[in-house]
Amino acid sequence: LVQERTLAMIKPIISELNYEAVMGAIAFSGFRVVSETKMTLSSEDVELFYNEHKGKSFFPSLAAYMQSGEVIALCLEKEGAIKSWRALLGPTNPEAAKFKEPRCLRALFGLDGTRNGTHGSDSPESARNELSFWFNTGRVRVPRPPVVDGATP
Ligand code: YYY
Ligand code: MG
Repeated sequence: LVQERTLAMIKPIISELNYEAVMGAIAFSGFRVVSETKMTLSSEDVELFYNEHKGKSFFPSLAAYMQSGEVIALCLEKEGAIKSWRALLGPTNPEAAKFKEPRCLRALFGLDGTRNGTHGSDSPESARNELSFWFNTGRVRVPRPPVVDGATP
């Protein structure tokens, strides 16, 4: 496997309470932290970052959560980083995670299906886009078309 980079985020609430624990898990799991930044998201930021979910029923509560405090964005590097970080996160919904993978970060630190505490890019393409979004000067913003609940693409 080659060295790969992924975009990780510590979402609000746990970014203050569990920052050290998540950073410990990152180090323990062999990721190198290439860059780290902290910021407060505007509603425009959330709409661009989560463009694929705009228009879905959960989007307003997701947006409110993402703007409820400071967010940490990390560029993580490791062999197979994208899949490895997603595995450490566990399932999207922490309730499911608690049964399936009780030690995953979302089971440990997530509050519910929306306030799940941590983010990870889900593919090489999204890793590229999301790393650019956070870490390139001037932010590269390439919104994908919004998808409505139940609609076929
Ligand atoms: O990639 P991942 O974060 O695991 O899930 P996505 O399906 O991309 O959804 C992004 C984000 O939206 C998820 O982390 C929580 C929130 N969300 C939600 O509040 N309710 C859903 N039914 C699905 C996702
Ligand atoms: Mg996703």
